[in-house]
Amino acid sequence: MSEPQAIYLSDYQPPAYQVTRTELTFELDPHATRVRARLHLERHEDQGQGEALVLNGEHLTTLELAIDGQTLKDDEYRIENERLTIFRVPERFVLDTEVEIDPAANTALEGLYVSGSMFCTQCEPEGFRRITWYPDRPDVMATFETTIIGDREQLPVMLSNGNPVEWGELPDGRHFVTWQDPHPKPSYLFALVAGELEKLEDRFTTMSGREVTLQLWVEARNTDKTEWAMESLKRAMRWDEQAYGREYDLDRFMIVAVDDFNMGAMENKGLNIFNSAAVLANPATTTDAAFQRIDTIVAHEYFHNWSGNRVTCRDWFQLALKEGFTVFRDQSYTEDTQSAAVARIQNVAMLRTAQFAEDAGPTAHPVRPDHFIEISNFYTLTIYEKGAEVVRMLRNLVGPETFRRGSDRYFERFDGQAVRVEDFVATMAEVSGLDLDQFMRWYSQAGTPQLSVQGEYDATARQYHLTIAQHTPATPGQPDKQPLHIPVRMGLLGPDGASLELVVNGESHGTDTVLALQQERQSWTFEQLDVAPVPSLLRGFSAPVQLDYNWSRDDLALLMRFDEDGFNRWDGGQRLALAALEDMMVAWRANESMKLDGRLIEAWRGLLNSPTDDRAVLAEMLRLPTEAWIAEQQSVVDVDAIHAAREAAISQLADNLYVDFERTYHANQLDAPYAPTPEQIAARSLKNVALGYMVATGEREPLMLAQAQFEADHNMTDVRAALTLLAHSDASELGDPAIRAFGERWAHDPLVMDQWFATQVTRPQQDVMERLKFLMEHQAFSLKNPNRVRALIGTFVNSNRVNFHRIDGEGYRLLADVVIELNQLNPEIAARMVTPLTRFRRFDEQRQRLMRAELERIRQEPLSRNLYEVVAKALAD
Ligand code: B3K
Ligand code: ZN
Repeated sequence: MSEPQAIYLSDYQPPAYQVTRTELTFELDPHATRVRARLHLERHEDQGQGEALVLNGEHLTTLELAIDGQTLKDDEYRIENERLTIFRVPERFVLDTEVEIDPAANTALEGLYVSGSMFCTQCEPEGFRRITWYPDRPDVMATFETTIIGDREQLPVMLSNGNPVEWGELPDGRHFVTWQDPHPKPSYLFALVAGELEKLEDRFTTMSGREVTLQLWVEARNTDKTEWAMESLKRAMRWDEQAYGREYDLDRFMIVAVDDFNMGAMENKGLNIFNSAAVLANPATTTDAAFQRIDTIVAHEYFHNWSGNRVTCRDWFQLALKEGFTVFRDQSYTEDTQSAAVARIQNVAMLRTAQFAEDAGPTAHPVRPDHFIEISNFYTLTIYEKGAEVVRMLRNLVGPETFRRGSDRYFERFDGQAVRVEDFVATMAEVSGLDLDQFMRWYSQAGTPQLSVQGEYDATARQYHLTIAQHTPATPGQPDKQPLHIPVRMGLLGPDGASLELVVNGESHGTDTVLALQQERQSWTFEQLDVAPVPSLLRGFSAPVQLDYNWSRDDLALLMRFDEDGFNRWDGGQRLALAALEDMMVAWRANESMKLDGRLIEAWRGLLNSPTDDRAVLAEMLRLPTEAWIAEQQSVVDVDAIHAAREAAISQLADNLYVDFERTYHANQLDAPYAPTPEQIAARSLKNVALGYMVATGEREPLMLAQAQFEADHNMTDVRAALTLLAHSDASELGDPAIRAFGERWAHDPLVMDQWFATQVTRPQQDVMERLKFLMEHQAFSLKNPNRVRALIGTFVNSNRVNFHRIDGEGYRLLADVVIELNQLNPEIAARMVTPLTRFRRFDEQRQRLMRAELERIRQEPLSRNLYEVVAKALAD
């Protein structure tokens, strides 16, 4: 295999030919599907004559090539390196091709493949070229007409984008249906599904009074899991009309659930295809967290109809243009329909553990990368989550009304076009009159900026001086960084916790303001202050940065209690806990007993005893920083110390606050039938957090409560919480039977078995490794299914840090073995799964050696482009 080559943004060339219309005919057969394509092509105005036509194609057996009805002779074209070059073509012509493909052998799950008894597609980013010869790039947009031919018995339902216009019977027990999609689209939005499917149908009347048919297609065994996604879809459609003025544009909108799927879902025009884990739900099988995730993903894919489909990306370097914006849109939807503070807390917690780690590792890249080897490797937290933060900063800089005028203008002006990040930002600059040139660096500079803040109170002048310095650490290929335009939302608190008025140059800014940090170092002076204030910084997490300020623990307790910003109350608590955990890690390393700072215990006692109107936030505040977030604070990650300190802190909180947790547990029991409403979710979350602490005392009684909750079987949220406590306890006489009963009861439901896998492999005890190996042989497990791999292997390596990083290297070896197998089956998943090994530089020498050795072992294999790119970056000096 030759070394894969990188592609550069700076090499972008517009396509020489446009496809105006694409007509496809599929004759479906698991191992020998025929695809006939008729492409209507036109030379691009700017291109001269004699420009050859170059099309993409992979794993295609070519049967026919003809231009304007004339079959091509051997010397008129060449097929080489996954490209078809036709040397001479007219200005305007029709290209007919016929190929054969093997969907049943397609384990990469890109292009057309078989999942169970269904046919389905995944074309983004470059899967369409596995279906037929095509200029498979997003700036080629055509109308599509798709005819599907298949066995009437086995494939009674055959779907594609748009509207069905013709259907009928064919000889040999086959039938056909023809679909037309009037909206020009890039090939990555093409979709086809065929199988034995049933539907839930509903209607939606758009704001202008158009009737839309909504259909959710699933296999018969899943018809009891469709209602929630349908509710979410309607909620999202209404929200997009209200928040962005965006209306749906076809007569029907379809969602299909598929069991084998690499990502969460895909926004194909009019025919979204979903990983069944991201759409199917009912109270008996699905936790609150999964209900919420489904709501978000349904909304996300629907929102893409405008941010992605109507206005799409010119090239894949612009991926964040649609993904960052659409994640921002789905986050805003969640903030508007659930607890806004909790939504923000959860998104930020994820961003600053996982995305910050990515930004600090060997695969760090800007929100708009400037080169890649395999674009599938760039569906990352940086593109999605940091991309969303950049859009959020824009909205905060220009203000919500101006942002809305900007988005209206963006959608109107670029409708039907394939555009760049510049087009979006320039529209926002235009409507706001702001200069966003420096802001554009957020798209080109990788790495998490670090802000160091200093505050100084001058009692005589009654002034407080705040100085903020910014620094972005070097990332691979970007040694020198320039200052960014960073909005820092802040306020000041008095010693009693009251919000202080912010007076700058004699002018009042209320109690909350945004500082625009643009230089490497900048100062602000706040006037008329009679006491030294406590600063509340980066409220609402106003920028994706790492912020350092030397708060005392009393200051943090004050912020946690009184800050008017809900996010910073939570963050104050997290920072106080981090400080307390730091003491305990020091003690652990010195072999001394670990004692939890009494201030944290008292602060939590205060929380548990003060009336709250937001139980969801309270539940979040009662969670200690995760092991991953603690690790982010350390220069050399000490997995064992982190785990030991955190466990000790949990048990001391539990011992000291037992009665408070017990009261909270009982006070949050619900009588009402299950509903995934924010109120009920908050109560369950608080109740189960409390039960967790009660169990952490090691007493028998709370374990019996957990067992009773498990057996009461009210809903999966409560069952799973109880099962986890039982399975992770040392009381195997309770844990083992519960695991067995759950496994037997749900053996028929793969999505529940995924939860069963995940629960077992997060067990903190050492014996988990044997359990994991045993479960890899379980009949419900398969390396070919991405959900199974994520549930069993992914959960272990990412959520059981202390065992994955075992000093004997067993965890690393196991992951490398899995990655080597996945490299053959599904390169996209292989390249994702290898991530924890690529972060070896963060660990001690011995672990570094072990992890690096596994990466070297992987490198010896004949690697897919995906895995090659990631492993090469990790091992580069
Ligand atoms: N746009 C899809 C991404 C699928 C790419 C898979 N290689 C999912 C989403 O962001 O909505
Ligand atoms: Zn998306």
